[in-house]
Amino acid sequence: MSSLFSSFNLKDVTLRNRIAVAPMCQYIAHDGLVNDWHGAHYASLGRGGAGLVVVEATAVAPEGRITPGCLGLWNDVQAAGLAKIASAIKAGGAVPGIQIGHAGRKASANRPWEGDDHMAEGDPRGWATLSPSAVAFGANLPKVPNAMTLDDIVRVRNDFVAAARRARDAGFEWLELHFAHGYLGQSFFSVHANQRTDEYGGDYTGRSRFLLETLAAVREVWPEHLPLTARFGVIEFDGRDEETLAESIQLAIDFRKAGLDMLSVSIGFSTPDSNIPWAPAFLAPFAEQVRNASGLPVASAWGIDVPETANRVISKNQMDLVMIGRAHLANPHWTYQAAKALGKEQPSWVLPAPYAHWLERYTVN
Ligand code: FNR
Ligand code: 531
Repeated sequence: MSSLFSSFNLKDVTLRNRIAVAPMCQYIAHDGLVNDWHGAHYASLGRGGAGLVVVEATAVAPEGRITPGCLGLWNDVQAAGLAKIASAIKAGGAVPGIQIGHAGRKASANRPWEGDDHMAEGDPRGWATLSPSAVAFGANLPKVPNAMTLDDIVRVRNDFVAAARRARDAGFEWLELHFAHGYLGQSFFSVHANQRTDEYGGDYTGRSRFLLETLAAVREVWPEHLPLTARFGVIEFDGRDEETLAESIQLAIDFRKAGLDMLSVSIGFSTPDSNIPWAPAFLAPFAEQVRNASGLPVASAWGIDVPETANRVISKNQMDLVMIGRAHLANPHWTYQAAKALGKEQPSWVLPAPYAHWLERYTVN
């Protein structure tokens, strides 16, 4: 039986435990570049004890940023900055991962603490957005996107490939494609966003085409020996859940056949008209269902923020990794304290020697 503190192997990568820091946008970049905040933030998470740290959603193209403060990986200067982040994470003993994505119709937004809504029409900081169809998300994100042409589709797929290549060369050892949360990948899959009548819309085959083609193209440049993963919303909580889950399971199977190594099971966030049943680890049964039906290893998040819950979902085999987000903002050393709480008093295998030597003799209260 696996436990939270058993190691995890995927391809040639070994994580020291089953805990991953979930990708979390910091929204304080300029021109997509990392700065000293990112350096401090990711270095502390790397040494905090988690097995994997996934760097926040990083845009493959300028128009794919959620906000003007999002990171990018569409040029070599951005890649050089991110190489330092990968190195800092690795120095702390965690495996450095990065999530690359395109925000689609949710792009051109204000930062969460500045409104979390679309920038007003005419705001010089805003930009035109892209989506499968010219249909707005609605609610706080009313901007109508431009429907992508076939040339746009090829260009964005190539942008994913170029970003993956840069991530590889920057020293990241784990790549996650952001196909979740109502951004571009999820929008191609979602009937809420995709009303195309060509080969990229319509039935399951059409709506999954962009995701599967992008995955296959990235797999060609991302090293075979390193994990290639995707985050995808398998459920929307919009009243159509049986159908969405069935299609999502088919997609997970097709992802596996196309070379995906793990799926991070999340929520679609494709419509403001959803009714999400927030509760501790409420996605765990869906993660388990996808894992069992597809044969893909899975990670999942949402409300897994106390050690007992994290240990339970791993021990029950509901998921292979726990993704822990906000609790890591509160405490970058969440893993170390979880080890203490669960009676795993062996800090030397969750912390590097300069901390472990002292903490073996000291009790954190
Ligand atoms: C997020 N989340 C998120 N998800 C993602 O796939 N890419 C990202 O860049 C971000 N950014 C982000 C920023 C902030 C500030 C928050 C709070 C969340 C979602 C995140 O990865 C995670 O799924 C959720 O936070 C739920 O997990 P917790 O926080 O309940 O452990
Ligand atoms: C989704 C979220 C919803 C509700 C609470 C916390 C998080 N995230 C998705 C993120 C951006 C911030 C909001 C990404 O996937 C980039």
